[in-house]
Amino acid sequence: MDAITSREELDAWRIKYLGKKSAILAILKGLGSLPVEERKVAGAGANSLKNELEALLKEKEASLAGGQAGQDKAPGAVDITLPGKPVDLGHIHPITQVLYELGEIFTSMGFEVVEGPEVEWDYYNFEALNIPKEHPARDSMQTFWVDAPPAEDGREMLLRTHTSPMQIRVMEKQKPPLRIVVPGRVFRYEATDATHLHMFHQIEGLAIDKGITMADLKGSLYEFSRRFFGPDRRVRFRCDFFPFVEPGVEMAVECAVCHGSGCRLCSQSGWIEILGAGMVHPRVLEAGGIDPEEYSGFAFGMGIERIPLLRYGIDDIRLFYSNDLRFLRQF
Ligand code: FA5
Repeated sequence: MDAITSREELDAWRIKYLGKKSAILAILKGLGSLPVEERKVAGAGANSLKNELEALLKEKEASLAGGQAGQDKAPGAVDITLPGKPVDLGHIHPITQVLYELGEIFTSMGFEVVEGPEVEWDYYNFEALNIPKEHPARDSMQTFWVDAPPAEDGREMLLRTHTSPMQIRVMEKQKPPLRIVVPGRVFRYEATDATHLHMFHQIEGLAIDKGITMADLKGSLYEFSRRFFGPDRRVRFRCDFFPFVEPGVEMAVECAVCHGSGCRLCSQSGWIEILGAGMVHPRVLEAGGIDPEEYSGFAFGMGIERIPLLRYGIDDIRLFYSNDLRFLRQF
């Protein structure tokens, strides 16, 4: 085999050793006339020899082909001018794409992007946000507690249920004027359905300065909606209660699937709530070391997964995490 240097020689070799009149084929044909026990042994031997010969043939064919593709290369050399095998390229997950886009919209409006810990103290997640222990508002955020010994001051560890703890962490470090957004993952011990997950993302917004009013809050959120959903999508503000804001509101956007007439996604209401917001409660400013007599601020917390539902008219939030590439490749 080593002496073969051309296709013609290789063809002759193939006919001689693997062709119709080759010895190996004669053995295989003759197997039927052997007694059963001998047939087994001879059959296995002959087949493995035939496989070996075929492998040698393939190898030689490949090395001759390589040699011919590059004109003056030695037989068997690799032709580096041949195109490579295409590699499957991944792309950014739709939720991450939305997070990047929101980051761009809010930074262009003067907000700075900061991030915070997913494993948090109950102090930041609840107490400092005006939700003391035993407060009924804790029930609305079913919590995954972390099985760690409480800290010396009694603080307990949990997976943050919202991005709002970062309001306090930022106020502790930076003084007004403050304009930040905090994207990140949050966790709630609740059942999943078309609009609920137990792990999802939020983006928190916080602006604190002298003379900030509800008009600044509404103006910023209208501008976000106009930029993200387009100028025609209707937006609704309604009163809502969160212990860390006063007054509090929820913002809903017209359902993209039914355009307001009612469907499964929007629970027949025509609207999907995407965020809670309000004017930062004086006790929260105090907990962050900021004088509420001097400064005021607004805050909002938006659920990220519900945003692309509204933009693209997707009717089940769980699709984002079901790892179905037919779905994910559309974004
Ligand atoms: C909060 O989490 C407040 N921290 C928001 C806030 C911040 C209010 C600042 C005032 C000031 P809420 O629990 O409503 O609020 O959640 C906010 C948004 O997260 C909801 O509007 C919704 O879009 C999204 N969300 C809530 N629960 C889920 C869930 N289980 N699955 C997916 N998205 C959810």
